[in-house]
Amino acid sequence: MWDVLWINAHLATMDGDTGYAAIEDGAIGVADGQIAWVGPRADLPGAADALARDVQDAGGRWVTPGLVDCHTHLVYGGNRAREFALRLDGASYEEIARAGGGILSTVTATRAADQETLLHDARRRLAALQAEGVTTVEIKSGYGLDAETECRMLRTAGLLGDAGIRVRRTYLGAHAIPLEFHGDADGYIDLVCDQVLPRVADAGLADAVDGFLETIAFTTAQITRVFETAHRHGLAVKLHADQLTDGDGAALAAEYGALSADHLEYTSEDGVEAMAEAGTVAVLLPGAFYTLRETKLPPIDAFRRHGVPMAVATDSNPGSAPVTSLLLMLNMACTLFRLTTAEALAGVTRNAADALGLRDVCGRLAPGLAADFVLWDIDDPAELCYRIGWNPRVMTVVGGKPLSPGDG
Ligand code: DI6
Ligand code: FE
Repeated sequence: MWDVLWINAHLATMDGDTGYAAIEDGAIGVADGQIAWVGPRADLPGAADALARDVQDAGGRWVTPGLVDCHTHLVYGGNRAREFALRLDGASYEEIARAGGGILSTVTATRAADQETLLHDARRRLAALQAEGVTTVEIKSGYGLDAETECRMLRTAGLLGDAGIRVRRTYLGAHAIPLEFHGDADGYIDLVCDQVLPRVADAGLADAVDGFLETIAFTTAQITRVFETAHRHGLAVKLHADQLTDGDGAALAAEYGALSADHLEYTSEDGVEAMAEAGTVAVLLPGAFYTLRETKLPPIDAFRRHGVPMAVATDSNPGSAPVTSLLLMLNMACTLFRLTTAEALAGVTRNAADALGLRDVCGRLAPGLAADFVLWDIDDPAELCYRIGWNPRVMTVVGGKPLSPGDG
């Protein structure tokens, strides 16, 4: 017998290769925190009250899988509102970074912040994501750069995980060259590979390792060392690739079987082909594209032609994407990148779960997956992408347990 049977719901199951894989007038049976049955109500194998201890009426609402934000930097100290003002005065993101601002100014603020402060600030940002139906979030380190602060960031990210949210953690040591290694990027990569990454792995503080391959960050040779070290420690890899220039990052990520390559505005067709062959997910970050007023679009048509799955995420960070709305990213993915509404929704559900190695855990309404889903007061799933600044969430269910608005 199931614990709960949800009836009278339209389901965007996202359990297919295209479209919403929608079921009108559907039902979801939940047992032990997982989806036990999903299908049209008319196909239920018996009378509702004989199937489950509790029957819940969804009131004809649409239900989607719990949303997955697969690329964030939610834990950090301070903010960069002043840098925003400088950019309005004409300074570019790269100029600010080269002058020691940008990521490095957040490193200074993060090193100075204790765990309680980091936790308090990150919790507020996470609450904003949860209020819009996010039930799984990835959180990167990368604003500490020394062992102690990187570990503090990752422990803080771990403390954010609770019954209402699944957190995956990523060690992003190769994010920027810290001041104490100025002019010695290789020396810093020695520290990452010989000391910090092994410590993070041994303490079980991360599920994956990420890097920033870019002219203002790390080279192919340096990222290669990080990836090889990650693999030796049994950790999956991901890459910030081709965000500002084409550095063949997509191909490098693919060569190492990366779960995802992220940003990708400057990725070439060869890079796309390599990703297709490796099964690497393309994570699109329209909030960073928008904030940096980028004009080069990621190669969306090539991703489609080669069958590369596309995910969409906030990139929530204090510099290039001060974003805490995944629903706004759905809108931007459609309006700026011309994704279809079904592609965008797959980008924050099925494909985002894939980008975290969670294909069999969440991201779809399918038997055997976590009973993580959201009830929305909408007439059509496209409405989630179409509106700007509107939150139609009615309720989130995580592991079969309802969370009301405000709980998250
Ligand atoms: N690319 C990004 O968009 C973020 N990190 C990265 O490698 C930005 C980080 C920041 O500006 O603080
Ligand atoms: Fe990022």
